Amino acid sequence: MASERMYGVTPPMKEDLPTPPELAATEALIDELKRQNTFESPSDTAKRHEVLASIAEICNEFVKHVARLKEPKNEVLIRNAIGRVFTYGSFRLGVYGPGSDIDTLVVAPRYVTRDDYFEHFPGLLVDMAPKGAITDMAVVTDAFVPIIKFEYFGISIDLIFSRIMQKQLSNDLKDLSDSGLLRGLDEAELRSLNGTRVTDEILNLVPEKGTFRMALRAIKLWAQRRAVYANIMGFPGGVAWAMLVARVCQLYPKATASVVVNKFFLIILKWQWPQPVLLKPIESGPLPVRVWNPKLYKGDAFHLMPIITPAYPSMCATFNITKSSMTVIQRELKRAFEISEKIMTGKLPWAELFGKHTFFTAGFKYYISVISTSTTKEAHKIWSGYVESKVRMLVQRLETHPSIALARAFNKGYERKHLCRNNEEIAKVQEGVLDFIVPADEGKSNEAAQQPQNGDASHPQQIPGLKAEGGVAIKGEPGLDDTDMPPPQQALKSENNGAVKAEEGAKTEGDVKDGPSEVYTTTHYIGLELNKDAKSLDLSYQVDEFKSLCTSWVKYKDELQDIATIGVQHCRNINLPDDVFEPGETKPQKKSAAKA
Ligand code: 3AT
Ligand code: MN
Ligand code: MN
Repeated sequence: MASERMYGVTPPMKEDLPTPPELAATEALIDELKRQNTFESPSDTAKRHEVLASIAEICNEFVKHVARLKEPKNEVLIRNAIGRVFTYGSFRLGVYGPGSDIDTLVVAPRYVTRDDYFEHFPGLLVDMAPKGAITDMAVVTDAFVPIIKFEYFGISIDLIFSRIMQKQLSNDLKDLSDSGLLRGLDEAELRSLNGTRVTDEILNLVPEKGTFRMALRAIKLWAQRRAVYANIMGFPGGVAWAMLVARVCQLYPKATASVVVNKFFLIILKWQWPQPVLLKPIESGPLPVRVWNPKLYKGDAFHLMPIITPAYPSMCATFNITKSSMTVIQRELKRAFEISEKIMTGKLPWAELFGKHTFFTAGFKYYISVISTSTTKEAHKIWSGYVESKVRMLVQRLETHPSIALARAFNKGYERKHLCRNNEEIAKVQEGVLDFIVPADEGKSNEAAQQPQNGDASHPQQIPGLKAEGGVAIKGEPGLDDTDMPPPQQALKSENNGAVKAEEGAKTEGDVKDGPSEVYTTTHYIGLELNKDAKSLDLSYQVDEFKSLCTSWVKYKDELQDIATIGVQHCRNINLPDDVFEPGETKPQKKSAAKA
């Protein structure tokens, strides 16, 4: 039951108990969330717990194994050597769905290093788990948070690691809330422990966990459907949305989930940014580490919508948010608030709130596409990941352009595989100009060209490279129609800056001997809203800077530059590839002859 404890940094706004209509609205919300498949079956959840129990066992064996190697004579140490397993992310919060992973943290005593973890854990995992249970293992030692990723009986596991400076761990170590546990850790370990510490704190800081979870499920689904859920693209991620919901729960400690959702949109819409969202006062602590403080650190004062993690050392979970993403979030909150008001008065069903975004169908007239390409699958994983993490840097540059009112990155990239018959086709894929399909005639693709996964044979009218002759990529609206654009053949011939290595495509002439070769691409789309008075748009400066940013990556220079490229193109809504549209969606059509 709700205690008299005050949650949060201010007193509650309202402490009324829910009314019968509010409770009915919560029932309807739960029904809709079920319909939308956000809950998993009890048997699947049981499977998760079995997998976790197995990982815990393997974790103990791992620590024992390292103890034997490092202190072979210390029998007591070996006998008592154990590791501990904690979770974070959606599983820990209790808002996971059928496709969720389990974000898991391995904690070991001080003599076990991260190197030990990467050296011994993967092998033990495969040996100790049932035969064939572990698949798709990827060991990423050099990430911001070093990680072992794998599937265990088809459940994705993100396994991270940290030591704590104790000689033996105890089974009594119930949680990681003691900030003293952070002593002596390096930054990667600190970040690893932090996932669990933050999640646990969030749960501790909400008055009713069940209400919080249900409301968060609704907010997550809404944010995903509206394409405003993506930390990497400058939108709040899972943790940030969770903290916002938690704050609203604090303000309405006795409210039912439907009310929390409704108030969520209102409170967050009206929030006086850049005032931070805090779940508790920011703590100081025992370590010489940075804690979010806009008075002390200039960088922190630039955060537009600061949402601060509650566990020491507090950080801003939303430092990625840009002017444009903030505008988009505000618009979405407004739409959602209006809809939720109608839902609460019975005028609309919850399904309305979860209606899909219109990013491609009615979002923008102009799009920028960022295309990372690689000729091997392995390289593409690394390269596309890196480029993805930089896309918001391009967004930030675009935002500062005087003709651009708003630049919005779509929350996920599109992965495609192309079969190219020759180097010319490879170069075209790299440029993103035509997906190598050379139109036989207007609006028809070359039948001979193969295009196995990208079902898009109908966009032969890509606009030429941003630095195409004349330097003007998009001419001002209104009044601009396609006749202003060079025809596609010309587009191909025009000097193209789309791919860094486009010209070098010829260098590898002759490499493609035995049939078609595969080229992997990931394309990120950025929608552009232009200022009313925008006449022309030359983005070559921003684009070149962005490309340099990507290609100056050490790993690119060392390992990838012969097999990977980065291209930036732009395209009209009517020329978007077909595969960004789902069945039932209509691709924007050219406003035909009527206008000309
Ligand atoms: P799902 O149910 O898994 O979709 P989730 O909230 O668990 O939702 P993730 O598994 O992607 O989402 O992330 C769990 C946590 O892992 C959230 C954050 O603390 C951390 N995390 C994820 N991606 C990154 C990243 N790129 N950088 C730093 N931390 C990350
Ligand atoms: Mn997760
Ligand atoms: Mn994860």
